[in-house]
Amino acid sequence: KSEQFNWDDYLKETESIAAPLHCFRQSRIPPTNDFKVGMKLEARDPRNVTSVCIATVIGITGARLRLRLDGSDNKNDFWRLVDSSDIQPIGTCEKKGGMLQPPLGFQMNASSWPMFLLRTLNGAEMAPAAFFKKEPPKPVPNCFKVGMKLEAIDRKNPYLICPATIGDVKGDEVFVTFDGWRGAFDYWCRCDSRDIFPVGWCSLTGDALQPPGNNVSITKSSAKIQSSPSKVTRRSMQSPQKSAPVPAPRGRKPGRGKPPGQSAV
Ligand code: MLY
Repeated sequence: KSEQFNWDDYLKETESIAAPLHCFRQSRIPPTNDFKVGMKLEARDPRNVTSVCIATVIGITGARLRLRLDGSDNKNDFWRLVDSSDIQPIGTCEKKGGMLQPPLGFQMNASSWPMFLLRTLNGAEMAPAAFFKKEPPKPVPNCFKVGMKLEAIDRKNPYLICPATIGDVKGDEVFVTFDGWRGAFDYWCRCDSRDIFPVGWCSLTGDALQPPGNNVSITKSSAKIQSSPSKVTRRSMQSPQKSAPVPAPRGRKPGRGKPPGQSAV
């Protein structure tokens, strides 16, 4: 197995600093994840956010749940923190006078929804209310600075949390850039997004932190000193602003490969 990614070393190598904890809408001490696979709960439908649906816990990863909406297919799983405001105990919707809705893409005839709902809840193991944690307050104001490091969800592969760098800051938004991935996965999000975490989050929660990608973006200055810039695909050690010296790759093949242990998507 290749050498493990280590934030302390990486921050030194990239001469960068970690974004401070108070910048994030995350608890200083990550919430404990008491959920078990198979438990049911209510969740906002990510594809139709006005609907509250029944979801089943399909997997557990750190402080997150892998969720699947009952009556939906297995191609639209989503991940939520145990302190997300998108999830709540079964019964909450009704208590508030709302109605549980079929998920977008409900696989059966719409008329069969009431019976489907009864059946799916009958004998179900409902996640206890105590497992749901209060969402942390919004940080105000946006205190991220360009170049700060963080851990961020890859929105194209949301089960992955990766080392990232703040590439830009505008008002309440930040531009999240993924180290070593040449911009392909970068995105803008609000500074209070639940998809970004302080350095060390994964090691505290037990979620898996991906290593940075292998791809260095070729800047004009570095291209000059490379005889064959197109073949240079070392691991990125650069923050967007400055060119830090690039150490030799650590036991991983250079090239457009995926980091090991990662499923192809
Ligand atoms: N199958 C994809 C996975 C890329 C993941 C990138 N993240 C970690 C920023 C690929 O190899 O393109």
